[in-house]
Order: sequence, then C-alpha cells, then structure tokens
Amino acid sequence: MALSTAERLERIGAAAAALVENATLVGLGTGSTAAAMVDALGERVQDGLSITAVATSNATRDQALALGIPVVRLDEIDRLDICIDGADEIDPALNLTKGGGGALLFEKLVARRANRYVIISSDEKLVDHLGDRFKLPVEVVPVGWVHTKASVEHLGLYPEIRMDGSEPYLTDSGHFILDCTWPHEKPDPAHLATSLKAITGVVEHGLFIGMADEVMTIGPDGEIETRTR
Ligand code: A5P
Repeated sequence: MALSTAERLERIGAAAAALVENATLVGLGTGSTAAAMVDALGERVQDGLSITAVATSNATRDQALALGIPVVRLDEIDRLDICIDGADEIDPALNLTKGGGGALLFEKLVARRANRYVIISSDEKLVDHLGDRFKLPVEVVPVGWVHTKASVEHLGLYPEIRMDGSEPYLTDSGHFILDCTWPHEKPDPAHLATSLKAITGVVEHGLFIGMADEVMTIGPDGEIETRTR
C-alpha cells in the first residue's frame, strides 16, 4: 500500500541514520529528507550513540543542537566519516542537482570532506538527465548579479533570480541564487559545471558531479533501493 510522504520521509530517514556508526564524524544535510534523517539520528543519540556532526545549513545546525547532537564547525575537523544529504535530481551516473533548499554551497563544502557521501531521496527524483524535472540553482555574489546573470545566459541557460517575497532570497552566506532552466538540448553536466565555475560572480552551482558514493531511494510503497558508484 502506498505510504504518505511523511511516512516515506520517516522510513528513509531512519534507514539512513542507521548507517551512522558510534564515535564518528557525520555531515548533516539540508532539506526535508535530510531533516527526517537528523530526527532519527537525534533519537539514536538520545539512546546513547556518540557522534560529532557538521551541519550544512543554519537550519540543520539548529535542528541538530535541539536534538542534543553535538555540532562543530567545518574548520574544526579534517575529514568526516560520512555525510548524508538529500538531492533534487539524481541521474543514472549518480550525478546530482542540489540547492532547492538554498544550501548548496555549504552542502558541497561539507560533502567534499566526507569519506562516504550518501544521498537519500524519494524515487521521483531519479531522472534520465539533470534538468529534466528541476531548475539548476546557481549561487552568485549580490554585487553585479545582473551581469553575472547575463554571463550565465551566454551558456544557454535561462536564469531567474530566486525571490523571498519582494526581495531576492539570501543564502546563509548572504548570496543570491539564480534558478536556471536548462536549454532544450541539454549540455553535458560536467562540462556545464566547469563553465559555470569559470564565471566571475558565480560562487557555486548545484551540480554535484562524481560526488555521491551511494544513493538510497524510497518508492511509493516504502521499498528502499541503494545504488552505488
Ligand atoms: C538543499 O539546498 C538541497 O540541496 C536539498 O538537499 C534538496 O533540495 C532536497 O530537499 P528535500 O529533501 O526537501 O526534497
């Protein structure tokens, strides 16, 4: 029988939290799926699991601290044993689109320090090609953002500034986000990633190429599948 969204989140969150071993350093992702994992991890910590966490957003840090999970800054650690996060799209090579929740910069910084990077998601987010179901978030410096947007357009993307009411949405680092529709003929994601990083004013983009080690997806009936690189 099909599960509700809340039941699916709870199930995949618990399955991901079960991957975490005692006395490890853990990266905590951002978004509703990662939040379900943090809730489950909080229960394990209350039952005696000893971990230290690094959060990928202020929201996740606040959630973890409220659950009694010790949180340190990224600069206080060298490597993380594991980082668990959500995603907005996952392609067959396990490349990802991330940043729907606006935390892509911290998410990528934390993921880069992880020995094991695990993505958790509902199976609707599996796509043939990145851009099939979600716009690509690109984080830009506010100063000169109009010109940065024009440079992004030159790559064939259709960027729109993300708004928060009547003002541009601000990331935890105080940057803006351009949500970019892909062109009809989609470029190779790895090539696009390189081109975006070469634009002055682009801080980071939501393409996570060759980073995920494992992807756990949950189907409508609660069945969990794991894909590994
Ligand atoms: C946050 O910036 C994103 O990368 C999230 O990880 C992504 O948007 C997934 O969020 P949900 O789990 O809420 O779908």
